Amino acid sequence: MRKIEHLGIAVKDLQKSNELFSKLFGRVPYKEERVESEGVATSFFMMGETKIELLEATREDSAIAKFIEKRGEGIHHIAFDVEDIHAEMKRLQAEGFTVLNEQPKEGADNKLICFLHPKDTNGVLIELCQERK
Ligand code: CMX
Repeated sequence: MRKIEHLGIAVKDLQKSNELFSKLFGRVPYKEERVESEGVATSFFMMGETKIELLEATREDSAIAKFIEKRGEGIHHIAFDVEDIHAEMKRLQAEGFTVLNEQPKEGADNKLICFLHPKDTNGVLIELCQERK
């Protein structure tokens, strides 16, 4: 694993949160993107070498809708940049971590992604992400 690629924050209303975080950071999101397969609408703020991703649920069965219902808005996941996601998934599975998808899936911002179950990582949802070439 290399640097923290982004931090994901679950929000109820993406447009309101875009305004709020734009005021906080003094800049606007560089990108907004819906990922239908994940049931999310996202926006990204560049913060030096890393990013903040805001996530709003677009469906009731979205992981973000469930998270907000159970825990309220807040930090949802930490994403780490990896060079070779297949190799990293294999390595982490051999170390006993549970991958939540057997194959990398397409995520926002031109990434291949995979999540690890938070029960194995002290209650923190970890995402691996590799830039799609
Ligand atoms: N961080 C930490 N713990 C989390 C969590 C999160 N983001 N989301 C759920 N949990 C916890 C729950 O609180 C619960 O804990 P307890 O057993 O102590 O109550 C446990 O995980 C299981 O939760 P659950 O409600 O039974 O199961 P869910 O159906 O909510 O599934 C999870 C949880 C992590 C397996 C599921 O959300 C998942 O597969 N996530 C990966 C995909 C994802 O998050 N997509 C959205 C982002 C997409 C993007 O970034 O583009």
